[in-house]
Amino acid sequence: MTNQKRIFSGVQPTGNLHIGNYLGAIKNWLELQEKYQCVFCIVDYHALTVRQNPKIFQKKILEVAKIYLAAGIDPEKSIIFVQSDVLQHTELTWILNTLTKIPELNRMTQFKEKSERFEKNVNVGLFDYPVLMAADILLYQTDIVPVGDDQTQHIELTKILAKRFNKIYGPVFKIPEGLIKKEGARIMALDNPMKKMSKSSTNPANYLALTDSPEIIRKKIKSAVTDSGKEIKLDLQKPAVSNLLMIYHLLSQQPIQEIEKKYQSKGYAEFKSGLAEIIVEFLKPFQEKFQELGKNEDYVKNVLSEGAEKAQALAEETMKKVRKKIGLIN
Ligand code: ATP
Ligand code: LTN
Repeated sequence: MTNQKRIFSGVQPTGNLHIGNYLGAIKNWLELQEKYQCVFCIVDYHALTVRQNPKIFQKKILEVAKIYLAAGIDPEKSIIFVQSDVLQHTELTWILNTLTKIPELNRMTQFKEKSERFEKNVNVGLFDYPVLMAADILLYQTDIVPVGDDQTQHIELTKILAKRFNKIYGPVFKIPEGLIKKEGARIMALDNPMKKMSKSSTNPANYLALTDSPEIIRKKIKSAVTDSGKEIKLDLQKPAVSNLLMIYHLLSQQPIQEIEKKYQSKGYAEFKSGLAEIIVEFLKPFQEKFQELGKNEDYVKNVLSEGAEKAQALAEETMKKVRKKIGLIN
């Protein structure tokens, strides 16, 4: 177990988890948990950088836990826990804050984008978001961070901070690497193929939620934006159709060319209805498990509390070294 590579990743309990979150992140976790020591977090402190409704926040946190479990993350193999249950995350964030330069955070595209989107609440937490993420990763001596491609910049900063700490205080942190798959790392929005599918979008037609009913899936796919022309093929000039084709390919496991061939002389309508059925079929077993877990919330809470205990032990091991190197009284 000890020389096994460690994997860490997380999802924010905001909005409705969508097929982009699944294909860009969670799907890859399933393969990784078979081989490596995996730690999967529900990053509730990150979610607080955008205003959350306290009355439903806890429900959202448990929902992500149920999604992890229903998707096949196995608590016998992987650690599943909630970020705020392990206080070392905020402790390390503070220490890393003292090593982070303001221009390094000013450069972050997610900060710029979210500052525009939530202009009335450009809070210090939103600015500091990448440092908390670096703390998440570094606490667990992580080797690999499987994420969608929007997280590349944050992972680069994590590496910089780890190296900077190690250089100033002596070696403590492992330098992690991001794992961003070629396919599925950026699923685009159904209503705008130039923007990534996003669960915090105000338009539900932007995303396919993992919990959408078959009727809703069919409706959303039917109204998804398409490109001019009528050919079904993977083509940079056809971002909307290429995105739909990629979803079809990744969920059905059929090669792209085969799908292109299947719909060669058919129009968008037929392709879309085929795609809707692929999605509905794919989501069926997932949604059944998700419903089942809804009836067994005690089990879910128990998974999280056992996960927190294991995560805490790992995090504390790192923090002991950090405190000592810095010269804090342990
Ligand atoms: P928000 O829009 O609220 O910022 P999000 O949809 O980006 O949320 P996160 O919780 O920030 O979701 O991301 C969880 C994981 O899903 C991350 O690894 C992220 O890179 C990945 N991810 C998010 N959106 C997509 C997408 N459209 N395509 C592929 N992967 C994605
Ligand atoms: N910022 C990430 C969520 C996240 C994360 C992490 C991902 C927070 N901490 C650590 C990987 C590793 C996002 O997907 N928006």
